Amino acid sequence: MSKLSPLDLSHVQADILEGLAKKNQTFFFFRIQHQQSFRQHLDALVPHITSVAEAKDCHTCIADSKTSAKKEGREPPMLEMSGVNIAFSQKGLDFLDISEEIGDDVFKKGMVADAESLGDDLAKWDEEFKEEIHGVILVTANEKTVLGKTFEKILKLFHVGHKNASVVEVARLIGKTRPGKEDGHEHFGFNDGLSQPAVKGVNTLPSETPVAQGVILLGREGDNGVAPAGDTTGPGITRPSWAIDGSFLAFRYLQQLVPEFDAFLEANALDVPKPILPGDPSGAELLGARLVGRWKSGAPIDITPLRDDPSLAHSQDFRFDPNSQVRCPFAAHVRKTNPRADLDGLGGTEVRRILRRGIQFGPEVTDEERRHKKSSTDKRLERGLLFACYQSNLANGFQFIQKSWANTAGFPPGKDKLTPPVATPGIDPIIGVGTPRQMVGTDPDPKLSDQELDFTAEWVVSRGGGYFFSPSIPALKSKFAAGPGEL
Ligand code: N7H
Repeated sequence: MSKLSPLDLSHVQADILEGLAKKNQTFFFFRIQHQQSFRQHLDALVPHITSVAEAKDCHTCIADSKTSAKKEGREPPMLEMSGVNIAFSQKGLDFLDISEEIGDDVFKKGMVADAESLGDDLAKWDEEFKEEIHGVILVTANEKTVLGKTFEKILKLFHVGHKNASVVEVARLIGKTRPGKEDGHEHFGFNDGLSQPAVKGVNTLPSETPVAQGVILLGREGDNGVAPAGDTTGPGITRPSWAIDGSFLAFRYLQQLVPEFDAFLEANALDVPKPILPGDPSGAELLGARLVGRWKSGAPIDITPLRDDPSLAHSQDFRFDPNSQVRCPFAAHVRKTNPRADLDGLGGTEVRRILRRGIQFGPEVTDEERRHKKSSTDKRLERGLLFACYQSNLANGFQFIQKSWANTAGFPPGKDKLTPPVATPGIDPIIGVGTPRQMVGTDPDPKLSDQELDFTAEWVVSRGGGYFFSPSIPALKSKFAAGPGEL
């Protein structure tokens, strides 16, 4: 393998490092029919693939247009923006006879094989996701009509619907952000997509030490292989040259049972510390924030534990006190999935960081569902999160976060040595799976730090998913579209 040249952002697919501009998104899961015609059609697709460099320009363009509209006291114009990315499963690589060892066992086995160990009940998965899937095309746009146009163009490139189609559709999922002031908030109502790692040489973020490029991109510095807990160096790993600057995509189709979640918060509402002042949260709002680790606005409870402060929505200036869960429970979702100071001296969190690129799906809760405190059985009313995240190593990133952190009641470790001891923090209340379904420390009162809260209902249901590899744009052209032979 020749010496690696510096990272070129026009070579990397956009969703990995920048995020495609999205208010609407289609995930098109496909199976390849004919290798040769697929390669030809892919060759025609490559010029339409959005790179990180293009997505950055697009974001600058949106920001500039908003600024000048504001200066001139008018509404910003609607700019037509869309983006396209593609990723392949191991079965897709096999079908294309791309057989060099990519070096990720989790990817190679696929998510169906991993489902049980992630805590999923395969009986709840939609049948399509148990079928053979070779890849996924991600199409995004700021406008539904623009999405439709771009998506049609892509289908045409693969001759979908015609005798000579090179792919068949296995599943199609449509994501859209929520309306009005809920834009940017997931269906439980919380501001989402706030805490993302900065990547060395790509971007900087206040209060964030950037992670090595190789935490997200294969073959770059820091892509060291599977790291056992507490070891950030790992045994080292060799990637084929076509895998360099690609990234693994973990996709999860997660249904959210919103009325059930809200009813649980109401039924277990906390006592808000007295005296109660105007602007204080309700007991249900306080409990919601304690489960997530942020208020609905996004403000971290580690900074503002007892009341929301929307001006802190984007703050990353918190690390948690490893000796206390008074400000934020050890098992709160954002603490479980990025435990910060809890892992100081235990290997840190760098190799576990992921870049999340999810989008919501489904309509708002109806009055009837709210009244009955129960999600409708009408499939058209299903809602949730199309969770997507990128990392260079699935066993270090998504899989580790889900299995070893969210689903592991004893994580973060060592809390049983505290005074008073916290025997087991419990599972992540949002995505954790395990028995008993409970956590401790939801009440901010330190005397109650080991009091258990049982989750009586299920509010996130995994309905499918997959592991994919998102290659660099040069690799798409010279390896995936052109045919066998090392780059
Ligand atoms: Fe989570 N939620 O609304 O409660 N997530 N998440 N997530 N999540 C985060 O910082 C949510 C899921 C991570 O660095 C926020 O963006 C919901 C999976 C990580 O502070 C909120 C679902 C996995 C972070 C939610 C869901 C993760 C994070 C705070 C499913 C990986 C960053 C806002 C329906 C296995 C943590 C923000 C940090 C944050 C919610 C899924 C991981 C509000 C509803 C499957 C790493």
